[in-house]
Amino acid sequence: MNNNPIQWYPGHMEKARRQMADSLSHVDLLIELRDARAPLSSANPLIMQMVNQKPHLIILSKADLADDKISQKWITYFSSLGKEALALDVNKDDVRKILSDKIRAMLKAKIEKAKERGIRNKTLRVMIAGIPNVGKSTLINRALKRKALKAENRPGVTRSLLWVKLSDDIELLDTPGVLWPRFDDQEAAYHLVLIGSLNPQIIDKEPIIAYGLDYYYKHYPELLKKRYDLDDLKGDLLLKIGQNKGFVSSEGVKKKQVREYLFNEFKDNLLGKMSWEDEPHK
Ligand SMILES: Nc1nc2c(ncn2[C@@H]2O[C@H](COP(=O)(O)OP(=O)(O)OP(=O)(O)O)[C@@H](O)[C@H]2O)c(=O)[nH]1
Ligand SMILES: [Mg+2]
Repeated sequence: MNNNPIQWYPGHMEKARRQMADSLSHVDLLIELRDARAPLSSANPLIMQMVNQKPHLIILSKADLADDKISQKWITYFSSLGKEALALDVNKDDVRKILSDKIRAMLKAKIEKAKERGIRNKTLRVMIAGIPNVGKSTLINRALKRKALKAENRPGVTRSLLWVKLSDDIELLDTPGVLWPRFDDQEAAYHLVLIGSLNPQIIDKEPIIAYGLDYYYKHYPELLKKRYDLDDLKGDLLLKIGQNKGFVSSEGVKKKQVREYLFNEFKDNLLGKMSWEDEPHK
């Protein structure tokens, strides 16, 4: 626990949250995107409040960046809680088919009921929600097979709610990324910065970089060795990486520059597939 919680909740997020709550009555299914590398920190309590009575599907996005074994453990974990969950790599998977099939399967009872009342091709309305930068708009673009929505690798790209038609029977609602008002859990805030969902401007970067380096040291030593040409991981790693990567002046290794370099390396996942959070032990 941190005594000095990080507080950050821009006005546009509160506006989006209110609009999402208002739209819920028109929605049949809520798809919540979480980053496969940090499925707990990227969950949103504000979205969880909306889940209540709606069928709810968790999609672990960016599965191509995450540790496959750990993603699998997360899916098993969510299933054990009775939650629907799947991991997705939007660059490889047939998003249109996976999404359409899953939506129709989860809403089967609703479709049947409509049929009994003589309604064929009932429109299924699906809200796509999640914290910033988890890939909501990209998921919709891939499903539509065209670039209908703006998507960029930074938080806060989508600013308003927008319905798009996937097929005769399915409509998807893109929503702005929404975070929550305060972070009591500092590690969670670090994870959000490291997956690109929280702007680092509001947090001191240095402890995040130290955390990241230590995490790789403990969980992915081989990735560190390979990426930075290290024979072993003894001694001052920052110094060794600085030397190997040429961040050196006449006064020695330029640690500030090494830190900045490592921060971008971690954020861009350049060391290889990895996850910041293992599935919780039961
Ligand atoms: N590697 C990888 N990158 C992805 C995947 N899905 C999305 N991205 C990238 O993640 C970044 C953010 O994507 P967006 O679709 O803009 O994310 P968003 O959730 O709509 O973000 P906001 O609108 O800011 O809330 C983009 O650079 C995407 O290319 C994925 O499955 N794998
Ligand atoms: Mg978006």
